[in-house]
Amino acid sequence: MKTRRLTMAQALIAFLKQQYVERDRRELPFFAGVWGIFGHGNVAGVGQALQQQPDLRYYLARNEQAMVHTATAFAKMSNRLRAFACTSSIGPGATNMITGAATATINRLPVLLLPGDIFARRNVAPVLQQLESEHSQDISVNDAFKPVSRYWDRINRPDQLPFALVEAMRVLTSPAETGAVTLALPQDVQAEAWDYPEPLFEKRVWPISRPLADRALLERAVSWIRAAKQPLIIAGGGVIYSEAHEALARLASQTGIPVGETQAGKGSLSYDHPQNLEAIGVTGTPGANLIAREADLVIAVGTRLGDFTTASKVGFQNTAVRFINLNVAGIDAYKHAALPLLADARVTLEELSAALTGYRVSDEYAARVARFKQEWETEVERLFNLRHGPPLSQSEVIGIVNGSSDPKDVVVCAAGSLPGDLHKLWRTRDVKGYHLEYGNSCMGYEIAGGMGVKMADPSREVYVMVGDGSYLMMSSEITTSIQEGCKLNIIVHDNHGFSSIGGLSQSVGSGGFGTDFRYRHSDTGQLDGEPLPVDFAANAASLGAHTIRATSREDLQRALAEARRQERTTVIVVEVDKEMRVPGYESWWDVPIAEVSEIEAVQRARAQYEKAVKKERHFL
Ligand SMILES: Cc1ncc(C[n+]2csc(CCOP(=O)(O)OP(=O)(O)O)c2C)c(N)n1
Ligand SMILES: [Mg+2]
Repeated sequence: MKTRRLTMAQALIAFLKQQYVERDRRELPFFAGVWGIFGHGNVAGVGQALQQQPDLRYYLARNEQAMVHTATAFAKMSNRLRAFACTSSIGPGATNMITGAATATINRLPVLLLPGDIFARRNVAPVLQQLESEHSQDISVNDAFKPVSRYWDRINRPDQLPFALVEAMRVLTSPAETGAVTLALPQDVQAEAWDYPEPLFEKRVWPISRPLADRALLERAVSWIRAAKQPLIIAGGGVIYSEAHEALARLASQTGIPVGETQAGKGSLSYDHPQNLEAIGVTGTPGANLIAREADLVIAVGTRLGDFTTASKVGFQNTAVRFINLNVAGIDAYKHAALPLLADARVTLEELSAALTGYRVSDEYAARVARFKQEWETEVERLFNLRHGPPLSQSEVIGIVNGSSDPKDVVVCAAGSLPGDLHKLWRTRDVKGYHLEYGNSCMGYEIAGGMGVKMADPSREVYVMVGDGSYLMMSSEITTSIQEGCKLNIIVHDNHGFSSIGGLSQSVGSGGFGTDFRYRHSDTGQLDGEPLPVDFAANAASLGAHTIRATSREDLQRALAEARRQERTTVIVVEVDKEMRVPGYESWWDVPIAEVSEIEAVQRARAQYEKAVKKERHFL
C-alpha cells in the first residue's frame, strides 16, 4: 500500500480536509476550519500542521470555551451538516474547553475537540501544567472530557490515529450520537512521523440517512392519533435539524393538531401558523400549556423532553395521557414510556400525513386553539407596548428588536431572563430565525455563538441579545468578530445584575440575595451598596466594536437602524428595568426550597413548594 510520511498532527489535518457529508443527495465538506489558541502543547504539532496546510483555515479565538461555543453554534445553524475542530494547548487551554464540550453534547451538536496532552513518552514528566497522580501515569486533565464527550480517545502512538479518526467521524455525523468528540493529543506524539496509508487521505463521504420507523409501530401510532380527542405535537430541535418544518406545517394544517415549540424547536413553524401555539413549558404560552395539561396524546418530535418542556413533569395532567416519541435517538424515543418511533422526523411526519388522511380534530378543539392563539397575540402586543420607563422593560426591547429585524435574521441567546422572554415573545418567521442554546443555558455562549451563526450564514443579520451578567462573563469574542469581519448586532441588556436568578431568589424566599452588581457596603458588609459603574459601551468600543447607547424606545429604534447600516460589529447598550418581568403562564418549574429555615419567607415558599411538587407525574 502506498504511504505518506507525515507527523500525527499533519495526518490529522490532511484527513479532516477530506471529510464530507451527504444528505438528500446534497454533499457538503464537513469541516469549515479549525479554531484554536496555541500554547506549547499544540504550537509545534497541530499548529505546524495547520500552517503547512492552509487550505483548512485556522481561526484564532480569544478564549477556548468561546471557540467551542462558536463551533457549536455554527453546527447548530448548519443543521449539524457542518462543523469545526478546535485545537488547544494542554492544561488550562484544554480544560477551558470542557464547558463548551458539555454545551455541545447536551445540545446534541457536533464539535471535534483536539486538546494537547502530556507527553506519552513520560521521561520528562511532570511537564508544565501536568496534573500528577499517585496511582497512575495514565491520567491527565483531559480525562475530565470523558463524561462530556460522545467519543473520547487519546492518541498515544501515531499509528493509532486512523482508527480514532473514523470513529470520531462516525459519531460526529450521526444524528443520534453526535456531540463533542475529544481526541486528546500528547504533545510529543503530535510531532512524531509515521508512514500513513494513502487511503486515509482519500475523500470520504459520510451518509446522513433518514431512517424509517418500524412499520407496526407506525401503524399503531396512526391508530393512537385517530383515537385521540385532544392531541398535541411538541416540536423540538430535531424538527429543525432534520429539515422537517414543512412536513410538520402540512401535518398540523391537515389534521388541526396544535403544536407547542421547545426552545430548540422554536421556528419549526412560523409564529403565525394557525396551529402554532408557540412556546411550551415553563416559559410557555397559556394556550400551549393549557392544551398540554389536558392532552390525551402527546406527539413529541425531536425533543429531549427536558424539564423546561415538561414543566418538571407537571405539564401533562390528563390521567389517560399517552406519548408517541418520534426521535432519531433511542434515549429520547423511549422517554415517558412512549410508543417509540425511532426514526427521522421528516420522512416520518410525511408518512403520518399520508396515513392520517380524513382525520381532523373536532371543530370545538380547533376553535379553542384559534382562541388561544388570538389571545396570545393580544398579550404579546401588550407586552411589546408597555411604555414603561426608561429604563425600558425587557419585553419592549424584545418587541423593538423583533420589529426591526427582517424575517430571515437570527436572534441568538443562551442564559438569563432573556431566553424565557424570547421563547414567549419572539415572533419567529423563519425556521432558522431563532437560535437559543438552552440545553446548557451557558452564560458566555451568546457573543461567541452569534459569530458561529454568522459564519454559517453571512447573508443574515445576527442579533445577539445578551444580559450584562453574560456579557461580563464572556465578551472577548467581539475582538474575534472584528478580526473575521463577522458582523454582529449585539444588544446588551444592562439591568445591573441577574434579573433571572434575582427573581428566582425572590420566589424561593431569599429576596434576591447576592444577585445585584453592587459595591460591598461598609456598614452592612454585604453586597448592597451603590450599583457598580460598569460602562459596557466603553468596554465594547475598546474591543473594536461600534457602540451606541440607547435609553428610550426611539433611541433604540434609531440605534438598531444605525447598527444595520454598519459593517462591523455594533454593540447597543440599553438599560432595562430588572424588576419589570414578563409573567409566567400556567406552568411551574421544580427548584427545591430549603426544608428548614430561619427565614419566614423561605418557610412560606417551602409550604407552597410542597403542594406544587405533588403534581409531578411519573411516566413509567
Ligand atoms: C456559566 C453559567 N454560570 C451561571 C449560570 C446561572 N445563571 C443563570 S442566569 C444567570 C444570571 C444572568 O445574568 P444576566 O446575563 O445579567 O441576565 P439577566 O438575568 O439579568 O437577564 C446566572 C448566574 C449559568 N446559566 N451559566
Ligand atoms: Mg442582567
